[in-house]
Parts: sequence; C-alpha cells; structure tokens
Amino acid sequence: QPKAFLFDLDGVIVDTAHFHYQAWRRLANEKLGFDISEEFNESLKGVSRTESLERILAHGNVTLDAATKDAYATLKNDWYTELIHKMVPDDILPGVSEFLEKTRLAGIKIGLGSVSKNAIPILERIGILNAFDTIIDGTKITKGKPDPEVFLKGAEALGVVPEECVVFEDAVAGIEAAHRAGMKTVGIGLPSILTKADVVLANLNNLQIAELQNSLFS
Ligand code: B16
Ligand code: MG
Repeated sequence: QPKAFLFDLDGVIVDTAHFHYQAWRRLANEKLGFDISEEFNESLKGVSRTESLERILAHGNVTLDAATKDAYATLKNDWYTELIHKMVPDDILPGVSEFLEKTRLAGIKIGLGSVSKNAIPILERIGILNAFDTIIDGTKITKGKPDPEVFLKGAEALGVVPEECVVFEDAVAGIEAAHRAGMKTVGIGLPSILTKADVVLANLNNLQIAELQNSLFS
C-alpha cells in the first residue's frame, strides 16, 4: 500500500520541460554556435542547471572558463524565468489537479521532488503550492537526479519509508533516482524512452488510485 506519492515538477505537473529546452536551445544557438535536438534534450531532463550546461558543452565540444559558464547558466535562467512568468493555472497538465485531489482523499501524502530552483515560483503561479505536504526542490539538495537524494529527503520529510512511496517522473534520470531510493515508479511519457519505469502513462488524466495500486503493489 502506498503512503506517499512524490511528484516531479517539470514534465509531470507542468510542461516546463519544453521551456527548459527552448532556453537551452537559445543559449546553444546564440552563444555556443550549435543546435541541440529534442532527442538530446531528453538527457537534460531532471539534471541540474550546472550539470545540464556541462552536458551541452561536451555535446558541442565547447570549452569555457568558470566565469563564462556561470554567466551562461544565469542567462539561460533569465530566459527560462521570462517563459515561466507567463504561466497560469490553465498550464497545469491534464488530470493533475484531479489526481492530487483523489490522492488527498485517499489519505496518501503528497510531496514534490524536483531538482529545479524555480519550483516554488512555478507552483505559486499555477496556484497549487498548497496541495503539497512537503516540497523538496533544488534549494534543498546537493545532488541532482539520478542521485536518489531528492526523493529520500521527500520520504523523510513525510515520515514514510521509501518502499511506501510512488514517484511520478518524466525523466530517465528521475526514474533511476527513484529506483535507487527503493521506490516504485510511474513514468509519464513514452514507453520507448522510459524503459525502466514500473508503469508508463501518457499523463495523469483519469488515473484511478486503485488501478495504480493493483499494477504496482500486487
Ligand atoms: P532550474 P525536475 C529539473 O526539474 C528539470 O527537469 C531540468 O531540466 C532542469 O535543468 C532542472 O530541474 C534544474 O532547473 O534551472 O530551474 O533550477 O524535472 O526535477 O522538476
Ligand atoms: Mg521532470
């Protein structure tokens, strides 16, 4: 029986994964002199800002000094922040609000497990900050996904053991982080990409808790 559900933010609750891609792509195009594909962007999902930049630089065979890296990470975040400022409650992905409500009614605790340092402003903008019993974000962790830290801290804050947690994730790195934490996983996205997830769904639309319990815990 699950006691807590831990939700990733980008790509599960809101489609900010697309905004991250847009901002990184702009940086690559305007400052680094190459393009990044949507396929390459999969490898950035769930990965911290600084680590994402390192992967992009390696991908394009570009070397930069530390000060320039800092400046570029900040520039990307400025562009990303501009995009998220336009978000409204309607940007919550299909079925998310209803599923959070069902979770609450089932007595299951709700946590956020995101590597993003922008998680709280995003949840405020879309009006669901209060739906969470705990929020573990990029300001509370030292290691990004696939390290399990973000989810282990979530379980600890909610007073549950990892085996009682289900993680909802759109990133390959996030699924790995959850498994390393000893938790069950629901991949949100494509089965061809999220091959390691216990269950893969396109989104949370019409998802029933009993149905999920059956497929994960029996
Ligand atoms: P920020 P998640 C992750 O959030 C994103 O998937 C990843 O693409 C991003 O680089 C990372 O947050 C850091 O975000 O630059 O806002 O601190 O998927 O763990 O919710
Ligand atoms: Mg994500």
